Amino acid sequence: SLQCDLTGWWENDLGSKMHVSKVDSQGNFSGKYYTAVSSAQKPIEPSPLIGSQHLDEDGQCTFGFTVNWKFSDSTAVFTGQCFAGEGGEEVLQSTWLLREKVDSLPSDWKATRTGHNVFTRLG
Ligand code: B9F
Repeated sequence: SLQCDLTGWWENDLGSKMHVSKVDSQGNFSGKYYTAVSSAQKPIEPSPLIGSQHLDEDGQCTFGFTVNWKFSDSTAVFTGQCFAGEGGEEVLQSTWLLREKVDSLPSDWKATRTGHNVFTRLG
């Protein structure tokens, strides 16, 4: 049976990397996210991620994780699904929401960005 274990190193279309530590028997995992891009004033720092994945045996598991950016007051969540690419390589299709801290309720409307990232396995 095919697998979908997110454990290991991944890189996305922006050049960001993430390392997922061992996925436990319930599908829970933690890791670190190394974003290649930022528009914060402060330098980028590796940031912790925590998430969970389904453990289906068809290689097409869905997953989600949260990144708590250590160099800004913002938070990102990613959700996605694993697929096999043309050459059988693992491809993670994901959609993210990035919440920026705003200083007041009237600014809430502009606090969330969204986008899409594709991850492939490194190494
Ligand atoms: O640059 C972001 C940030 C948040 C508040 C000030 C700076 C933090 C890094 C986010 C990285 C995103 C991308 N990297 C990646 O791999 S997460 C989704 C993308 N995928 C200025 C205000 C709000 C955003 C920028 Fe900021």
